[in-house]
Amino acid sequence: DDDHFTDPRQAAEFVRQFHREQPAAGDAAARVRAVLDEIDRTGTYEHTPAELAHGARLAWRNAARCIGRLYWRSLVVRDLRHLSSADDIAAECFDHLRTATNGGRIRPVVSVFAPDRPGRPAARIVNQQLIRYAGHPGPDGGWTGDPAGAQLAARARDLGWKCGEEPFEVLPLLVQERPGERPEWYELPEDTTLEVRLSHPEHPWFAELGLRWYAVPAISDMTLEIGGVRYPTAPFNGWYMGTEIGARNLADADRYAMLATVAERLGLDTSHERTLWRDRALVELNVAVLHSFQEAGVTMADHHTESERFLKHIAQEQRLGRPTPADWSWIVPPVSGGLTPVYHRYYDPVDPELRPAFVAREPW
Ligand code: HEM
Ligand code: NRG
Repeated sequence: DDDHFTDPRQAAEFVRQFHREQPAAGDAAARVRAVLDEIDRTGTYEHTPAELAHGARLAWRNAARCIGRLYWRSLVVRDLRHLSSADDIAAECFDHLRTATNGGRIRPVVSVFAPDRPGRPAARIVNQQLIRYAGHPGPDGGWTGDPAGAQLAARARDLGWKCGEEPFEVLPLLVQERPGERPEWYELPEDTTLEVRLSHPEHPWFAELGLRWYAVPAISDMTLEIGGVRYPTAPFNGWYMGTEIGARNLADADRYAMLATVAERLGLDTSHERTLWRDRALVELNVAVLHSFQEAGVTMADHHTESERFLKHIAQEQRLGRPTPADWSWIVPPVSGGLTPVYHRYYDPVDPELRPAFVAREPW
């Protein structure tokens, strides 16, 4: 398994599910036989383009932590399995971002590069997301930039990347072709990285804070697992829900930690917790995020709308006789939880063995 041999039972189970859900694909039994024979001969097998596309969409449909699953059928799957060099992966990641960004009308996209094969692990993207900001600790316990991007920034600097002093500095892409090998690094071309400057609909001073965020959340550190085949290099994106930025990235004490600054500019009394100055600042920060993306013409969901869509997804799946496993603690948004309908119910249980899936990447 660590040698990347494919488990024939997982392969057969996936091929049967594929044919169940895609009846036009023809005879399942014949395809199962061919797959098992290929595994016997080579230790693994190659998905057809249709199997790959459906498998990737199933991995999204199965993502128990994801509130955005209503549109799972529309995922754009880029079949790049013939590519395994760092240069090719970087170039296609940049094209992924251009396609996904689509001038602000964000499209959900996954790019699937060469899988692990027996005796030949695939290349890996070192970054957690294709776009993220660098961070560095300052002298007196302070930070410049995003503490979540500190490790990668340090690693990139060791490789020769010149890091500036700005709080929103986009990290380079690091691609490692083999375990233990020195990663190659690539600066993201300007036209891959749409960003939105944050302003507030009622408070002109908000823009002076100089806050911004990027348009496309593209996770690049999860392995896409389909029918026993592992694709460790399969970056995917949808669009942002505002709270991810407004209630976490810019608010968390171990991220940009902006609440005290915003509260002060709002003139709130921060001397006691019970004035709820944190809560009031948090709401205005989230208003600014949603307002700014809207003004910039960049797709973003608010947590009320995305919650409703998710319940619609569950109902739709139920009509098709399928459960929707979901993790309450990830689905409920980090602000105003009880105001959203996703708060007030339980969900089908999560099975960590469910496949296809995006799984946390194992160290290599
Ligand atoms: C997690 C929203 C598209 C797969 C999440 C989270 C949110 C979210 C809010 C929780 C993130 C967090 O708390 O850090 C959305 C929205 C989408 C979308 C609004 C718009 C279309 C996608 C797509 C995929 C996907 C296209 C895969 C093809 C996942 C996975 C997780 C997740 C695997 C869990 C990540 C982890 O374990 O760290 N999503 N998502 N999502 N989403 Fe989605
Ligand atoms: N919270 C993270 C992103 C996690 C995934 N969120 C999505 N995924 N919306 C952040 O950067 O804030 N997606 O594929 O759309």
